[in-house]
Amino acid sequence: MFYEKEKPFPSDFLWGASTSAYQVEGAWDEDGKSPSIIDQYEHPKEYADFKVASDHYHRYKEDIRLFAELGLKAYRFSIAWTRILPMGTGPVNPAGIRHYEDVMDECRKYNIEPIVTMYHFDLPYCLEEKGGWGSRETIEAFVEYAKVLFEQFGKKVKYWLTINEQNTMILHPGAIGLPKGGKLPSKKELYQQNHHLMLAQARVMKLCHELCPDSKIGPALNLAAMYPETCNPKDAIAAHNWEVLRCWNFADVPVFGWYHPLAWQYLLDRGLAPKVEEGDKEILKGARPDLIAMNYYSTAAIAASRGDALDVSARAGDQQIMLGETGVYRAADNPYVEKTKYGWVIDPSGFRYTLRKVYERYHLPVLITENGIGAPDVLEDGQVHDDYRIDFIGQHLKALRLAITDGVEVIGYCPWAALDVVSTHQGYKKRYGFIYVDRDEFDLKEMKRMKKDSFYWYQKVIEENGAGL
Ligand code: BGP
Repeated sequence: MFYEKEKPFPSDFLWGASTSAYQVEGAWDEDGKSPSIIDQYEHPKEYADFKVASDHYHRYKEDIRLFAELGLKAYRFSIAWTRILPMGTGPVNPAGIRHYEDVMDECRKYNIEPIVTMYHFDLPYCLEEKGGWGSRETIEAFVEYAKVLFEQFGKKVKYWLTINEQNTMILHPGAIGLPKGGKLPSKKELYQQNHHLMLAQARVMKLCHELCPDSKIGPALNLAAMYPETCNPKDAIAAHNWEVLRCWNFADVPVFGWYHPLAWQYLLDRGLAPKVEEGDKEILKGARPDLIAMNYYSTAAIAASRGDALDVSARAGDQQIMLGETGVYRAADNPYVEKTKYGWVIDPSGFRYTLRKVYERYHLPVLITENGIGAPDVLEDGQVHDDYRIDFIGQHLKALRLAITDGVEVIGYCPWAALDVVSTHQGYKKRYGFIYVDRDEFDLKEMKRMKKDSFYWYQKVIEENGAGL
């Protein structure tokens, strides 16, 4: 739809940027922190590990000062459970509390709103050893951890995100790391874990409303619309199948209190449905988020399954992310979009389209918690000319403004990433930040921070509240 006049970004729009603890902090075993699954999992040897990352744990003051110079109104980061409760439950680590209090105070000093993700892939390893998310005890542990967070930081944090990309954890667990021995859980086990994550999330949302009535809380999911490869109705059904299984099934449970009907039928039919205990339904129905946080990177084109070996394929040659399922859908190519150097589809209109779908389905404010382009940035004479990032984010912001004009309530935009971080499964060469961190895959150098061209560009966008886009 074209408009004579587009709506401006709201005056209190949360212009922000994101990171996550294990990808940015480093200090993996300092000040009482215990190992998380990320620290213990196997990751491809050709990439950097997460032990030092961008050393944000030690340099957060310098980094947040740069975020202030960038003009950020919000900083979305995650808290490492392993710093707060090193044993997963039980004794609270005062050094962990102090660290995040300092980070929040430092943000507030510059009027930067801290947006806190409670769980970004990094389960304490000691809980994994006791069964991880496959065990109902982990639900209790998460509630205990959440209670500590709400009690300690409730006055400092207005926006809480429960779990980052639960759908990635369940659908593509290999992208987050391989358990020792390399064996991933079965699909059946994963959907049982999913059920426990849903219960944990519901209990924590309810607790947040009780303990911090002025705060807002919601899930952070990776959401993306799916296109049928052709107007063949069979392709349309397949695209819908995958959109439901990939996206709506994960957002319906927190919002409506039960699984998407099509997804539930799929789970029953394939013997994948989780064991639901007495009282579970009440727990799921008893909580509701205040917002939907959305990570958006790219869309996909989908065709009907043909029932042959080619139904399943690796996304952009990345063996950790397999797409397609016989009898459900098959990944296809979209000739109308460009791709990043890592083969990810670039689709700003798909951003608008996805936002429309999210809002018409849930009628909840949307906070963009990730969006960005991973690229092998080049440092030349202390400068990084990342015009592709300026172009990518600029196009997505224009699409976002159109979505706002369409009537979608969007309260903020926190692209990935505030500064360079270690990619989840593709190391340090693949960079996302506005601030360059001078280290290589294995040579840590001095980790000097340098402003990329996109830094100055985003600074201006924020200054003008997006008016010049
Ligand atoms: C999301 C994760 C982030 C981040 C991002 C980029 O799925 O929430 O933690 O890593 O993707 O992905 P990658 O690092 O694999 O390029």
